[in-house]
Amino acid sequence: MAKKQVKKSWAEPFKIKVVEPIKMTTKSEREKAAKEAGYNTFLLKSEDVYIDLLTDSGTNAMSDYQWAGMMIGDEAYAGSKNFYYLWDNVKKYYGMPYFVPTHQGRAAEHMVSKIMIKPGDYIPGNMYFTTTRVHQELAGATFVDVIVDQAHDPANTYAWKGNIDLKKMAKLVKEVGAKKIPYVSMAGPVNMAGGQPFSMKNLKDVYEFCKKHKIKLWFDATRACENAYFIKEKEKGYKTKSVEQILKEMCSYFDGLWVSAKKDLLVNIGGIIATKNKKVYEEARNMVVVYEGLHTYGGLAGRDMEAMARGMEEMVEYDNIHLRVGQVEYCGHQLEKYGVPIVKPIGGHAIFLDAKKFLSHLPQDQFPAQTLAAEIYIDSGVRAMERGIASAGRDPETGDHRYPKLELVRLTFPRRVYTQAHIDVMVESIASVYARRKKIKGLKMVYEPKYLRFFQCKFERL
Ligand code: PLI
Repeated sequence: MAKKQVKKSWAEPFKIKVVEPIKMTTKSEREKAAKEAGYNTFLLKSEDVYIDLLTDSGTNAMSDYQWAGMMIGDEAYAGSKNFYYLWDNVKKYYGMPYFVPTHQGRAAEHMVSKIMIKPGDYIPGNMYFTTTRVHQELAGATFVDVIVDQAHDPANTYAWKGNIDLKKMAKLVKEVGAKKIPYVSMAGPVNMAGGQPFSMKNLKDVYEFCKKHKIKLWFDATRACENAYFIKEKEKGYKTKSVEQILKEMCSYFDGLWVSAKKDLLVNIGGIIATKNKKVYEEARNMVVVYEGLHTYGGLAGRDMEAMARGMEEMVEYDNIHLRVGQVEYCGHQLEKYGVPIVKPIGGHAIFLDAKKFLSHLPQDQFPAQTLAAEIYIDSGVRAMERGIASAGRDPETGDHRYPKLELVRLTFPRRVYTQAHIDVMVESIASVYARRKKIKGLKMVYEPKYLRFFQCKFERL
């Protein structure tokens, strides 16, 4: 009798039309490249990389629909038609009436921080993000982490590790007073926690709390569609709602948002400030002229804005996000088969290796995550990113390293770029590094820039 067919496999919701060849290197070439880069994967030349999982930021493959849009870029200095189309889509997908384009996310963070923060203020947020916090600090604020405790434990499998702990919020309000808190900075999913989402229930509670205390609520909506996807998959009452509907509901609780378009929007450059507040909008529209360019292009070409507008239409498509999160899950499950320690639950945009466990013989000031990222590159040409003590930087008050609980290596998945076969190669490389982990020695930092040091610092082997 014929076996009953089991349909459980799924595949990319597209076929490949253009390919970019990648260079294969030898181990000794990679040893040399790593040494020259000071064992910092940010300082490697991209042509020396085989599978590039440094980031999902601006590394996406655009669709033929987006490329076609690039051809109708209206490159007028003022009033480009692509700007107005993009604005229409900002209203449609994020539900915010006012919009200013920026060249990328941190430009938006810079302006939002400058507009909203007075020196001496406090900004609570669900874990820090590097560029977000630096702009809040440069504007004179102190960042306060109010994420739930579970987020700091890589092995804790709580589904909503991106949630804000309202007890921590209440404590902060009691200590410093609501007047010193211009806004809550909420991201979803939380990048540094492992791509962990917040629940709609938590967002509603935070919204009520902010309303009660007259504190504004701002959203880092950089990967908001992934958060919406997790809500659809995991939260009661959302199964039949579309990602688009969930995104719109999420945004409805915020006063404003910023986006690095280089992620969800499936483009290579771009950023967004969008808000319900006319006064904030007018300030941003004025400020963008100083830092980025006229408010109808914000440092972007007309064709970039067209690609963003079209990317927005694709970012809410269920199949696109399912592919993305599905690839990350597949990678995580394969790594688990080899016993490699990863952050759980598996998040939206990346697999995070728990470097503290992986290289448990290295103390944190020997940079276990930095060491591991360098070892993986040397093994196979796979480029990952440190997300630990180097990324955390120094405490502005004491000047000492910050020692984050999470010491992670991030394997980040560019959208629509790599196949399952690439993932298999990458998994085998990490498994082989894991098998010889006890022999790996740590690093010492020999060069350190003042701001966002992880991008440019250099190391030597101990
Ligand atoms: O890289 P930008 O300036 O377009 O965006 C800054 C930024 C803001 N928020 C969040 C959550 C980010 O993830 C983010 C940038 N992330 C990078 C570059 C990353 O590799 O994760």
